[in-house]
Amino acid sequence: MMRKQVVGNWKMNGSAAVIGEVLDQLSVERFSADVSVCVPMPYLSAAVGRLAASPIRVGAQNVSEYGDGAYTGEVSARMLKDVGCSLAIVGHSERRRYFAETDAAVITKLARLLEVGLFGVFCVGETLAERDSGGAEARIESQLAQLHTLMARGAGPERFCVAYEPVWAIGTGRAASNEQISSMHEFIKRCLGPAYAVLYGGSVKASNAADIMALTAVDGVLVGGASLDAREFGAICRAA
Ligand code: G2H
Repeated sequence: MMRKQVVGNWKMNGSAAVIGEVLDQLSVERFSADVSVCVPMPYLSAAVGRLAASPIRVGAQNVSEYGDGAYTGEVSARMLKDVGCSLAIVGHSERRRYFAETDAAVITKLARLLEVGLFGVFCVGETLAERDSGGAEARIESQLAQLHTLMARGAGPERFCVAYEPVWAIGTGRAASNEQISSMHEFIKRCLGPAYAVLYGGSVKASNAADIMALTAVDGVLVGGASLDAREFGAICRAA
């Protein structure tokens, strides 16, 4: 059976002091899940150093769709690899919503990660309006569509996973129901093939993580707010 994956997404939170505290506490534990933490860009190197003796991997929350060059303010996939990152999240709904990232830009970002050998966490999710109108699966299918081009070029399940994050469940405290999660994860696996890992994200916390990860079609979780607290995040990692 595939090991569960637990990915922390700190979003634009934390400080050098918080990184030290949280990562030092996590680094002494050994989890049965594959655990990663995606910290803000300025703290990547420090996180890699703090976790040098730990199997916990460090990731970024975004990557440029461009290669190195005159793109002020951007961070390339090569740079992420250079500072010791193992993975990056692409297409998070907050990037799509606040920074107008399109499906085409997100797939290009994933391709950049794969080019340098970084693992991609490819986020998809529908809005409440899309779900209420019966269009949730169609929206997810359209977000997944261009993955097939990368898959045809050899991007197998060891290169990326999908994170299903219904927009209405993000940071709201209201996770999707187990039935909603199972049904959409099964749909994603039918679209891509059963070998691709599908993580759930959206108000995952210590109190619901075990139930969510017990679902057959759930290969792990992407955790936002609850990943900033070492005790809470540690409990989620142990629930896998
Ligand atoms: C969804 C999730 C992590 P939270 O964005 O990506 O955040 O757990 O705070 O809902």
